[in-house]
Amino acid sequence: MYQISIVKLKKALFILFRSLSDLSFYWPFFEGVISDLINGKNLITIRAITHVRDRFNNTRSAIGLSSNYLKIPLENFFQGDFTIMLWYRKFSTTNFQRIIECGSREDDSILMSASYSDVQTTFFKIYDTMNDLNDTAKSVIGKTPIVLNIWYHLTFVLQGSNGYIYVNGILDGQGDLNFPKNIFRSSCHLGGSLKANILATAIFDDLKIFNRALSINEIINEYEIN
Ligand SMILES: [Ca+2]
Repeated sequence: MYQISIVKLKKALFILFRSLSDLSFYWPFFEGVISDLINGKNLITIRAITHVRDRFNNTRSAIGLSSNYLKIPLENFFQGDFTIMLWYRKFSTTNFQRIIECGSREDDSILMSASYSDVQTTFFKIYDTMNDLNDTAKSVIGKTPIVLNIWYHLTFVLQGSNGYIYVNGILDGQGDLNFPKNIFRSSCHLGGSLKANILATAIFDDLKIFNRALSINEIINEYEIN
């Protein structure tokens, strides 16, 4: 009974929070639950995932992926400004460790990763043409190395055609990006890619998606309350 009451209370608070902050989706990952508490967009497992300890040492309160990914139901989401944030802990230096990749094909996908080639920084790109696949034009590359085995609060913001990456509430990269195409993105992955065999080896927690660009103060607040 006690646990059910806590869950209900959390849900009520999240709904209140959404009305204040345009939170569209929230996957808190707790007690083995991988549901979205806002709009019921539950993640879809492809292979077995592991429910692991979060950064506070709570059991079964974060998602552990080992050469794995989850499907994330965001097919119609990316039509304008957005903010995506999560807590993230990486266990592999493999090229382009995916956080989220979402598209109908590689050349229309939205990509956020925790390495760029073999450089261990964040990377943010919105692909518009086949030419985009071969260069780093119109991408944002972070400055801070994402070190193995350390928790980071990562935030990716699109505002107009400006992209921003924040690491632990501090601006880490910014630049011009393409606008997302207004399409149905049939392949949306958490920790996976539209390319074959690019899979995450990392822990994900407290994934939040907002339907607008959050301000620096709001991002700092999100980082500090967590
Ligand atoms: Ca959690």
